[in-house]
Amino acid sequence: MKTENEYLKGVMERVIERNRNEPEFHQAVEEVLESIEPVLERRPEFIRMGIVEAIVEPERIIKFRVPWVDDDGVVHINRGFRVQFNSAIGPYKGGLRFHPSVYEGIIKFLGFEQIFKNSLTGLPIGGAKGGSDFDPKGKSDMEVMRFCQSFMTELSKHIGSNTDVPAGDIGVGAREIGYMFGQYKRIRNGFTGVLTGKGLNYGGSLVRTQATGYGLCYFTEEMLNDNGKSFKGSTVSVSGSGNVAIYAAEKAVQMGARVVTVSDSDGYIYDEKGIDIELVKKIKEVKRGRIKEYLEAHSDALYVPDCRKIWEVKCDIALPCATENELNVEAAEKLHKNGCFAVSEGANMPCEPSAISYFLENGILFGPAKAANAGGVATSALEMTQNSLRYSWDFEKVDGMLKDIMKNIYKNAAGAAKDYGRQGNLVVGANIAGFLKVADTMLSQGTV
Ligand code: NDP
Ligand code: 2IT
Repeated sequence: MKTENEYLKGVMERVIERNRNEPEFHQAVEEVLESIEPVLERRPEFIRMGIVEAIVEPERIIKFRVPWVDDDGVVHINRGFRVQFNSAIGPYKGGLRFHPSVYEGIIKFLGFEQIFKNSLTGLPIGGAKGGSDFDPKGKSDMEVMRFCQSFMTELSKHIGSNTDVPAGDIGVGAREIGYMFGQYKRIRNGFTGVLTGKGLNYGGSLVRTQATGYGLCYFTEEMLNDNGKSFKGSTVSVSGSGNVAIYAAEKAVQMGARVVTVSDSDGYIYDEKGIDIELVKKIKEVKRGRIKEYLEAHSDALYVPDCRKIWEVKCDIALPCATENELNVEAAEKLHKNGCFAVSEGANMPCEPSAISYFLENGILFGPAKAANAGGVATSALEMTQNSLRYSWDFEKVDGMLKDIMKNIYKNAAGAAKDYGRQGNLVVGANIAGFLKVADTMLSQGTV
């Protein structure tokens, strides 16, 4: 741990002790604890009142069995999770991830990050995350529907529009949200905004589909402009080809960049002419296919069957939008060697700590996930607002609000970094700005 502070070292040791074999959670906590060291020097009451120890402990963890029946009549058993991490500033809020790699440690790391991200949005939302080790890949629509109904049958006991409002994440998009919303409504006999990312016909918000990717570009453009650079005329490498990656690529192009890569867990596509984003949407959103199929329409593009090699492609700006720890220090060195001057995280925790240190030490502009990808959850909070009003705003209004939120997040993270003597370090800035609002609120609400 990069601190000599005995108190923080003790907190970290207890987190490791109490949450064994959960390396992703340890990684997320360590970064925040290191960042808040200067805050604790100014605000010793956070130590006295146990705020730091409380913030690393989820308020509640729900873990349940999810039985479902496949198309051949065979029963399968998956695990479901919801980690309700912190409700100081609003109802629990955060996505659901369906992916075979999901276990308690992944959900805890994501829920922990969500506390500070949600705080940074400036909107009244607490932090949570959930999901299952169910793999939607290769399943029929009916299998996914039965799984979602079974998952929601248990989850519905623990959520509500003023309690906890889940949304999508990896493996959970409009289809899954629809099935889960239908089941919640059926069980509770109530039409409420209990999920976000809903279809537009039943309370969804315009821009929510695009929000994480668009927001990532709005944030990144602020960071670039502040340093005399811009997306305009730049070459961008995007990893992933899911919800975040597609709309990050789309907005980067609208802002004047050329996006040359997309990927999935099998491999990446390099298209020197610029990625055909409408084709990627067809392959991934409509057909639920593999990114390799891109070659069927663009035989002059290159497919490399190793997704981790994507960072060897020469680019000015890298936007990792696939998953955690997808970019290590070797990849960071390659990006630097090839002239990359900015990295901004669309995925949650995609860069390993050593890669982040490398970027900061080598003057590469770095937008940390909590700040850079907060546009998705911010727009989810705007969906909640519209649901409370029983009204819906038009695209331009929501997009304008998203843009303002992302600009403010940049300003607040950059401001906090400067205020605590770490100018230009948005990792520290985002952690401090996110932490202060939640910690002050916990203090005012009493900890015992
Ligand atoms: P999707 O399910 O739409 O897409 C995920 C993409 O990442 C796919 O291309 C997938 O490839 C790839 N991927 C997933 N797991 C792995 C893995 N273990 N190794 C390599 N590639 C992988 O998810 P999203 O686009 O919604 O999420 C992407 C990231 O963005 C996640 O980190 C998520 O937490 C984060 N995020 C999402 C938000 C949202 O609003 N959706 C908001 C903020 C952050 P394959 O098909 O091969 O699995
Ligand atoms: O990681 C995230 O911020 C999300 N998956 C979006 C959460 C949400 O509630 O919209």
